[in-house]
Amino acid sequence: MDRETRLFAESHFRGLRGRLPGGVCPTLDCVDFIENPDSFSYADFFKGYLLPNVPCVFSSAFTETWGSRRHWVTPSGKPNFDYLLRNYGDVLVPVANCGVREYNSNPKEYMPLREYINYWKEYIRGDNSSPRGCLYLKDWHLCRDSSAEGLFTLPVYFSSDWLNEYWDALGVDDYRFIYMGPTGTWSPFHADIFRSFSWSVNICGRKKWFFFPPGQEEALRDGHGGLPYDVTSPGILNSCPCPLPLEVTQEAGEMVFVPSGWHHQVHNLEDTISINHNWVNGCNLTNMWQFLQQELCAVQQEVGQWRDTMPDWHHHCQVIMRSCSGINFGEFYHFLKVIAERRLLILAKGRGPEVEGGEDSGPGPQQAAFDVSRIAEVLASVVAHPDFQKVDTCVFSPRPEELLQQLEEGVVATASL
Ligand SMILES: O=C(O)CCC(=O)C(=O)O
Ligand SMILES: [Fe+2]
Repeated sequence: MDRETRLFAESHFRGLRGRLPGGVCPTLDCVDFIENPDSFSYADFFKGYLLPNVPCVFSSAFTETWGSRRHWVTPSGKPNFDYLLRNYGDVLVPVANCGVREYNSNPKEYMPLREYINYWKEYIRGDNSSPRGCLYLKDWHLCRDSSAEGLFTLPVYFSSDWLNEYWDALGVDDYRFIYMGPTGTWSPFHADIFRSFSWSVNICGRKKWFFFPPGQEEALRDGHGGLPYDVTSPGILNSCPCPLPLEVTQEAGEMVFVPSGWHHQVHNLEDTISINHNWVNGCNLTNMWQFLQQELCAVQQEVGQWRDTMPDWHHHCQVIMRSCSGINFGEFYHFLKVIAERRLLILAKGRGPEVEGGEDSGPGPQQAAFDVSRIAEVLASVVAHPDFQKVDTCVFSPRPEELLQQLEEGVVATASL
């Protein structure tokens, strides 16, 4: 990140005064297509798409050199089943049944990739149908569970990725996924976990995306406040007073940027393999924090009748929140702490000139300074939250107030950077 972009971003967030970025629904009638990697910089993406929180599609030129596009695809553009079987045949992969609804998602089971590919071949032979139904391999953690060496290069645009940086630092998990499935597989209407951004590259095949700007999903709620499962089913969009969704057809090699809090639904129009990552950084951190507060409120409402009879009711709410949402307030603090300490270290190490960060060199001082300012703003709100004040923070090191002070000092020290 260069200095000018950082100052631009900091003034953008000062102008929002804690309100949600991208909270004001932009009126778009199409999604931009970015043709040429040579004339599209990190600053262009940051100012044009990440900060305003609007989607875009990058041409296949951006992924031309990826190993997966050579090895996983046959010369005719189909999934290379033989290669996949040779390299990953015995790996257990999660498979969703698109034909069965479980709340607003699909039930998943694990099977060896070999079994899934046998099913897929059978489905193709059966003219895109099988007695086993419509099965979609989703959320396979290839990078976490095997080696993804040489398969893809993280595009610089998506390199400020705190979610994966955090999980890599802890060494236990990640939010890097492979999806693969035949024509007709699809992902129901949703917004991404923790209101993260996502990016998605088709290694082969095509996807159709339906995008709804944040807030527009409200018009789609049913009488019980529930969101639709399938926005393409009759009677959903044609009976709704809301604007039609943005539609995107993503071709092989193309890369889609999914902004924070945008609901979307995705259909594979052909045999398709994609790499998808979820990511959070200083630009959508407020969205994540806002989402966590909403999740806690929902839990508190659900178990409200026991509030007066349970002395540790607040603690239980945090426990329930963790099991439903994957994270609670204490862990959110830990996430902020891990990233904050890494950024403060970068700033302490050198106030030299910015060495513009490729994805391997890590954030430079300008990026670190921006990150520190974002964490400081959100941590101030966390520390002031009455439910965070009920969390037992004695065991946290440093204590949240101490970290906040270090960050605020960092903000002052980097003002002239
Ligand atoms: O490709 C899909 O089926 C879903 C992708 C998705 O929802 C995402 O990348 O956020
Ligand atoms: Fe998604």
